Amino acid sequence: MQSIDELIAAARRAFAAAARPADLENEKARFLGKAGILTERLKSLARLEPQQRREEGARLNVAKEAIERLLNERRAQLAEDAVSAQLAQEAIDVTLPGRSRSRGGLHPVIRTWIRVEEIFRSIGFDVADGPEIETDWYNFTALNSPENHPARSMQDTFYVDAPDAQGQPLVLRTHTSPMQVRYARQHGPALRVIAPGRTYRVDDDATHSPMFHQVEGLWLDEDISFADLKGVYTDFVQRFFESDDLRVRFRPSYFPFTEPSAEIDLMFTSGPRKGQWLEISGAGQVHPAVIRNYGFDPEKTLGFAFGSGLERLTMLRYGVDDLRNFFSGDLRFLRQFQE
Ligand code: 2U9
Repeated sequence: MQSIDELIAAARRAFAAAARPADLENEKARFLGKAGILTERLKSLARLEPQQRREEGARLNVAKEAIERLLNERRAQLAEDAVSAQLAQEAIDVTLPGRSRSRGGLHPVIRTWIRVEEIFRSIGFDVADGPEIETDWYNFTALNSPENHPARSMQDTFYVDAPDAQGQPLVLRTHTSPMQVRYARQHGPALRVIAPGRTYRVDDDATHSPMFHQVEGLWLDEDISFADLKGVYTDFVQRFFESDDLRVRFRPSYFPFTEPSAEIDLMFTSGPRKGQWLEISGAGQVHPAVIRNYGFDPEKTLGFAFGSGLERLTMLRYGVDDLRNFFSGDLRFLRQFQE
């Protein structure tokens, strides 16, 4: 028969080998259960002499207490192991760098748009916005380009198949000028307004895109002259390019909606691009026929208009040489403008 010490040692080994609580409870049953080793030994006391029974009984009680203590210690150990394992599994590595959300930025052409609005608002111009799908009348006819006039081919555009509800043929606007006409008809003969926005033409190369942005300005009153145009436009470019070191030149030109008309050129007089005339805008005194189309008397109302490409202004400001960069969606290009 196993000695008491051997019995305790066997229980210790069995409990230590039990890796899960369920295994441990099986081992408990094997030693302390109703048919367990210790219980059988206690039952067998009945067959001993009284003296022996007392001594063996005392030893068995010591063994029972020792085994129960070992059992409880192992139970506590397994419970602790379970908690540690769970904590390890659920651990969050707080030393990992956080996942930051990448920040978007304004497109460089939109930056120019906002800048131009700010400058013109500060000198009293209103900002007007209108439809990109226009009637043929507002886009061409009202601007002194009657049907079949050769000037229309300078601005070939996309035509909409179906006319509008009034049967008017529709086009994608080739300039924001129709907005100026709409604004003038609404706001009367004395006004200062710019119309920035998207425009469309059938053009596609390094300096032209089928969709591009324009800003046009219009100042009408009784006595607004070419001298006012020169003053306003020169002030605008100085503020837009943040430089007084530039010159502005007006070259005679032709547009159907202005007379006289001019191309506006710009020359930086310092910095890396100094000494070179750069085309920047078109402009002129609004044609009397256009004034009449607003519903005003060209003998009483005069004024100037100008038109600039926002892509062109952006290219000159940042030194971008290919307009297609603006529309390629290449983040390496766009990130350079992020603040
Ligand atoms: C009204 C009357 C006249 C706006 C003008 C230009 C000259 C011009 C081009 C510059 C580059 C368009 O973006 S571009 O291709 N614009 O040359 N624009 S005068 O004249 C107007 C506008 C509205 C009612």
